[in-house]
Amino acid sequence: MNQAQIFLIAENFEFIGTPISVTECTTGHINSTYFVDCTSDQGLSRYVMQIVNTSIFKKPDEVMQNILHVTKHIEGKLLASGADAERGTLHVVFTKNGHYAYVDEEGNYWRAYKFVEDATCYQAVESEEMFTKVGKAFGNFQRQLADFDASVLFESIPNFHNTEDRFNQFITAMENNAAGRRESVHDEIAFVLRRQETCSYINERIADGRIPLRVTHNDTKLNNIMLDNETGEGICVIDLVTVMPGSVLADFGDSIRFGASSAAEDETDLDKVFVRLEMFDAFAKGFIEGLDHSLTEEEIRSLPMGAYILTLETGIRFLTDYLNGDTYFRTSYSQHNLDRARNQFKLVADMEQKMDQMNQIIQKYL
Ligand code: GN1
Ligand code: MG
Repeated sequence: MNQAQIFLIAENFEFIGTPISVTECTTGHINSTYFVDCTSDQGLSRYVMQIVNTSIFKKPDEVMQNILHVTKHIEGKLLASGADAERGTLHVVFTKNGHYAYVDEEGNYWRAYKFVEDATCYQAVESEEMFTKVGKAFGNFQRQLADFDASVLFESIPNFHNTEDRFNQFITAMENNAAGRRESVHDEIAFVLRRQETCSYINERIADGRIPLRVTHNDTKLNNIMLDNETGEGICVIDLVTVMPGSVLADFGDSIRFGASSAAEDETDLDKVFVRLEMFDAFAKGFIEGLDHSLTEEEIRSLPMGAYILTLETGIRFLTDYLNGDTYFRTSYSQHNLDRARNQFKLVADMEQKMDQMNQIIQKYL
């Protein structure tokens, strides 16, 4: 979409001022995101506009209602504790008609947020200190939701972190072979099949009560949090579409697979891809602290397995999408999902080697 078109869409929202510039954000894998700057006699006001991917989020109104519930709850917590309620949570900007979304002539489903000022979204962890702060903020986010009534939430993506279900979807994709790519990924398929049993790890523990259900974020990668430019603290957790009942292992694991990796998620030189144990430790420290030591012993003990399973699950999802012909994640070239899958599987293999060390690190938090 060009600038003029986006300016026209922006007209529909309660923005302060007139739009003067648009920048596209290209890092998310699902929705289309634009930063819109507006000017008025009050100065510059900045906003984030997104087209929700409605082939993935089939009921976008339900997603928006979830987001409104969650952000309101967090705002209440921030106000009660005297924290910065303006920057500490996302704020949905309504349309001039008082609606939380705008559907354009082509059927695109638009939503808007206030831009979180004086904060940065990073694509790679730059220091242990930084990752401890990220962990603390994601842990704190979950703690803020500990007394949130999850029964008001719609399930935005059913079975989102049901690893067994992800495995079954992979089997279906392999059998359908929709994109005719199966023969070219023989080794990757074998890699997943050898690990089928592990896919039940979280499900089993939730089913028998060893691991409790909590309200979790479910997409805790580094670029879903804004860090304050001055203090470096994680000021605002974003991308709230997948907030749902889930396991703490998923939130911990997803952060590790992305942030503790030595390389980008689509790095193709696999010698450069491994898990950085010092980053694993740094995140664990912050996360457990952010949760104010409310995790059960069983949860803490299982954190290394959470990291391992989320990495495997994400690799399975990338490989499944490759087999399906790239219908889910945004890709930049035809092998992109395969490269991402191989990258995740390299991390999985590395974590298998380092499982004892990860368990040892976690010991000190018990
Ligand atoms: C997607 O939307 P984004 O880019 O923050 C995906 C996550 C994956 C991640 C892999 C709703 O996250 O589950 O872990 O890509 N989000 C959804 O990078 O599927
Ligand atoms: Mg995101």
